[in-house]
Amino acid sequence: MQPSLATPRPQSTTPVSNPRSLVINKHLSALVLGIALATAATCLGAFVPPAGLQLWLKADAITGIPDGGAVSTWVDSTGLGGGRDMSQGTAAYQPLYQAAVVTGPGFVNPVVRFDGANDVMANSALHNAQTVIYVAKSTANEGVPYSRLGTINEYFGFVNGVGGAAAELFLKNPQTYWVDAATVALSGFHVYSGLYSDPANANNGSIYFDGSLMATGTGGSSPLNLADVVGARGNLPGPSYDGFFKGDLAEVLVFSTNLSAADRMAVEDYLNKKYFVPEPATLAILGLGVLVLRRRR
Ligand SMILES: [Ca+2]
Repeated sequence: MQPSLATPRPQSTTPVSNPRSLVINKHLSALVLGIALATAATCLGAFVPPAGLQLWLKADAITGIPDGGAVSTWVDSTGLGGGRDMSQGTAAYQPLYQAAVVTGPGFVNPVVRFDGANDVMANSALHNAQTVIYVAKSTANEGVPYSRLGTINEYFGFVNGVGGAAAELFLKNPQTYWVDAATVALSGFHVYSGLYSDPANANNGSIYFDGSLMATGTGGSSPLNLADVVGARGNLPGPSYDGFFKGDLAEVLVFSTNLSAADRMAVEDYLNKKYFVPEPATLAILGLGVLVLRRRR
C-alpha cells in the first residue's frame, strides 16, 4: 500500500524567538545585503561597451533636474567629448526628465520624455554611425527616436499602429527605406537595435526588436560624418525637423561600426538587465530571505 502523500512532516521544535539566532540572522542579513548590493553594482557598473561607441545617452546620467523638469542638456557618457552632449536652448522644445518610469523589483530608472509636437535635441559632434541601439517606449502613431542631421539624413525609429497594437520599424535614408515593414506587438519599453550593414545577416540592413531579428533590407550605407538628433528626424537645410517622437527614451548607444552578433547581444543584455530584469541583489535577498525563514521554522 502506498504511503499517503498527505502525511505531515515532523515539525521542528526549535524555538522561533531564540535571541541568539536572531542576532546571528541580523548579522547574516546585513552581510548578505552588502554582498548582494556590491554584486548588483558590479554587474551594471562593469559594463564596457564594444569598440566604436560614438554616443551614449543615459537618462540616469542626467543630474540636477527635478522630476518633470525640462532637459536643456542630455550629457553624453562616452567620455569622448567633442560636442557630443545633446542640447536644446528653446524652452518649448525641451523634453522633460521623468525620474521614476522604468521600474521593477530593485530598480528605478528615469527617462527623457518627448511630447511628439516639437521636442528635439541635437549635438554638434560629427561622427559615423552604423549601429544604433536604444530603449524606448512610443506613445503615438509615428516618431523618430534617433536620427542623423546633415546633407543626407538617416533615421531609425518606428511607427506605432493605431492604439499601440502594432508597429513598423524602419531604418531609412531620405531616398529609400532600407529596412521596413516589420510589424510587431508594441506596448511598454523595448530594446531596439538597428545595423546598416549587419555582419550577422549577410551585411544587410537589420532591425532587432528585444534581440530578435525583425526585418532586413539591402542597400547598406557608407559611413557618414553627421551629427546626432534625438526626438525627431533632422533635415537640412534649416536645420528643420519632422517625425517628432512622442514617448520616452531611456538610453541610446550609437556605434561607428557594425557590431558583431556577440557585441550586439552584449549591449542588448546590458540594457535588458538594467531595464527589465530584477536586480541580482533583489533576487539574492528574496532567495536568502526565504531560506532563512525556512530554517527558522
Ligand atoms: Ca514642447
